[in-house]
Amino acid sequence: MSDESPRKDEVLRKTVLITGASSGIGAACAEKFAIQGWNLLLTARRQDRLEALSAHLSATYGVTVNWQTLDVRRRLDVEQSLTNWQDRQIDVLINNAGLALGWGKLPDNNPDDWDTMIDTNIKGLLWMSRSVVRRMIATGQAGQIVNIGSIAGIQAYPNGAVYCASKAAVRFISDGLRQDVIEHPIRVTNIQPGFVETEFSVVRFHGDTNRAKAVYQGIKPLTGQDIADAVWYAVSAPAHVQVAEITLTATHQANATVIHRA
Ligand code: NDP
Ligand code: 8X3
Repeated sequence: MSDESPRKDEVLRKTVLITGASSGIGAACAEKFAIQGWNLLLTARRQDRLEALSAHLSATYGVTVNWQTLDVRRRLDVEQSLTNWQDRQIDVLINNAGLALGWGKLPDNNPDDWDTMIDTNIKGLLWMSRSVVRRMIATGQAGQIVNIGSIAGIQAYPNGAVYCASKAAVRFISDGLRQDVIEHPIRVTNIQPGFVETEFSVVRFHGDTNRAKAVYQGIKPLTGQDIADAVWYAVSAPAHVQVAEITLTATHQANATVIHRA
């Protein structure tokens, strides 16, 4: 854990807390917000990645970056991490940590993969949201929860039922939370990307990089930066505007199953 207090001239800067900041979309969001002058609270499980990214962003953009290793599946650790940062106002939470594990027909799936996806994508997002939203309500501050859902949460596809279900849950948790905080100045946004070339497919195929590359063959996929731009659009909207949902796909991807490959 790094514990750098914001310098005096920086306390007026806003702060974003990002889960899964060690790679892909989370790391791209960290850089996007650093460019915009925000202070960063970064979490993920891989310490070396967090250390390197934090050093790079604070040196390049002059913002305060704190990080903690955190496995979002561990509820008590989530609560402790927020306690460790209780002196920081969190303006935006980006619930990005997530993964797909395995590819196959549901009866052939490994139930351990189901546990990991459900615990990370649904329960981890819930633990984080609960802690941060309760704090926002207690202080009466304006805030925003940005969930990284997926087009998989709109339409199920073969061989991915449980991942799709986990992202459908993200969609409905977002919709439900938006209603439950209606009287507070708290906005809830669900970002639903299609193919984004990150470590996502390498993780899904348990480290098989050739199989992962094939997912993006013949199509120019989205990048982590494209998603970070969409997140920033939702966060930088005027205070009276709530961007409830953004769905974005590559130009040659219409939905989860209709893809044109050159
Ligand atoms: P990456 O694999 O590149 O990044 C996933 C991030 O999640 C990593 O930083 C990883 O960090 C973190 N993570 C995974 N499990 C945990 C955990 N238990 N606790 C804390 N952090 C965890 O993939 P993406 O950047 O693509 O994925 C980010 C999000 O975007 C996910 O929710 C994914 O479902 C979603 N998404 C991805 C799409 C794509 O095509 N790539 C499309 C639509 C949505 P570490 O391993 O260090 O813990
Ligand atoms: C990731 C996008 O279509 O591979 O959520 O499921 S997809």
